[in-house]
Amino acid sequence: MILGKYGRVLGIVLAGGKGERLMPLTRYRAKPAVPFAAKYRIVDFALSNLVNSGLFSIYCLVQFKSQSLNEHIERGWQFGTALRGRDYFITVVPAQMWTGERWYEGTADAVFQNLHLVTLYDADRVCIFAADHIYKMDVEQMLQYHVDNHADVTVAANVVPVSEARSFGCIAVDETGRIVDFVEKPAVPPEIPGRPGFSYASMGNYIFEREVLEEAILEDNRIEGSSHDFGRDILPRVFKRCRMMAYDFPSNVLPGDDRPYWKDVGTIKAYFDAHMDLLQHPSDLTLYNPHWPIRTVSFADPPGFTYPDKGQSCSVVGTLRAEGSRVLGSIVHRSVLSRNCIIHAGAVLEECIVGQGVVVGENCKLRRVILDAYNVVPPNTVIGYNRDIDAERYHLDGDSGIVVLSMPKIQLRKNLR
Ligand code: ADQ
Ligand code: ADP
Repeated sequence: MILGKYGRVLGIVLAGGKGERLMPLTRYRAKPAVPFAAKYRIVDFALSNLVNSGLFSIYCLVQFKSQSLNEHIERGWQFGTALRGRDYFITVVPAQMWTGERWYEGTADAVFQNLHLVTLYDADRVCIFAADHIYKMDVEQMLQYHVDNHADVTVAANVVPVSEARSFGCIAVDETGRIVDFVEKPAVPPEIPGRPGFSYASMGNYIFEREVLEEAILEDNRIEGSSHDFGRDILPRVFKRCRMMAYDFPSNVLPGDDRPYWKDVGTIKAYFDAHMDLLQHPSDLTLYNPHWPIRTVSFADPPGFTYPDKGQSCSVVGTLRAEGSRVLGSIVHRSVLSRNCIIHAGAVLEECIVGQGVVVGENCKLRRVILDAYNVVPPNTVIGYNRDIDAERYHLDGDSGIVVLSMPKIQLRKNLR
């Protein structure tokens, strides 16, 4: 990898989570493969951050429903032959039963089962990053902090309101930033000294010195009853005997960005809200900073097209659009149009996230709806104007009132049993 001044740094991206709270978007794909912002997948953010920071040696550990994720990484995340080699790779790593006939049992077990890859790479340090957040981060700044502070482990920490901190690993620090307590999802999160009402939440991104990682993972494997999870098992033990530092994410400033952005999009509401954040102008999560491109697959899609079809005029406002999206005589406000979707005449969409290849029929009225890929919405469908929806076909997110249409079920060619 290119960051020679930090030694040999290996990236391990944890991309095996089930993403149950994002159902039904995770019915047919792993959470990191869930589409985001018209043309990306969630994993593109973690991978772009690593690659933009100069880290090009990455193993991506996958598990549940990984087909879509594997295909995405294969299509979009390969180095050309001029670079490909020992230090330039992004490789998907499924559970291969190296250490017994079982799947990854937790994030630490996923690393345990692949510890030989750390040895083969001859890593000095390992960046273990989650794959399920929407954020932009210069990992080199975190590495520099790790080295400057002679840390054994560094945990990226964001400042969040105490009320939200309960769903994260919570960190207590001393005045130097050294971690003095780490509790996974506590009922009463510790506050940051001098900042009442706020806590440090772990972002699930860690830098380990190689030997510290190996020792912690091997020790954890021997502990009866461990859930083999970084947040629950490894970090709460390691800070007691090692120098574990919190890296203050709000201080991670990218050239061209006003302020850092990070969001865990683990629930339908958070996923929807992150999209709405993108539709602000200016947005805290800008995709238009050329210094920090979010990378993804590119396809031979045709250009987007807007046309006043069937005598109906068009209005597309505050909307993010991917290639191939067609708005034909319809109104689309504060929405996201993914690749190759079509919105037919007379339709009105407000705050909708429209997936790839979706067809919205004539005169549909949709508000606050997430249409997953390949749905065909019949003409005159009305969703989002009251809570009375067809529960067989639509998923209503109780917290937010957002309606989600799952990807249509694949049909066998013949109706066999
Ligand atoms: P959670 O998000 O609850 O908390 P988890 O579901 O384990 O943790 O997901 C972390 C990452 O690991 C995700 O990217 C997920 O896809 C992946 N993953 C999960 N199980 C895996 C497995 N068996 N194999 C490979 N990858 C797997 C974690 C930390 C908290 C922290 C939050 C931040 O435990 O301390 O605050 O992330 O969101
Ligand atoms: P893609 O764009 O590669 O089709 P998606 O994330 O949209 O990716 O789809 C996720 C994966 O689920 C794909 O591999 C697709 O082939 C598969 N898939 C889609 N619909 C179904 C279904 N109803 N049952 C099982 N797999 C499905």
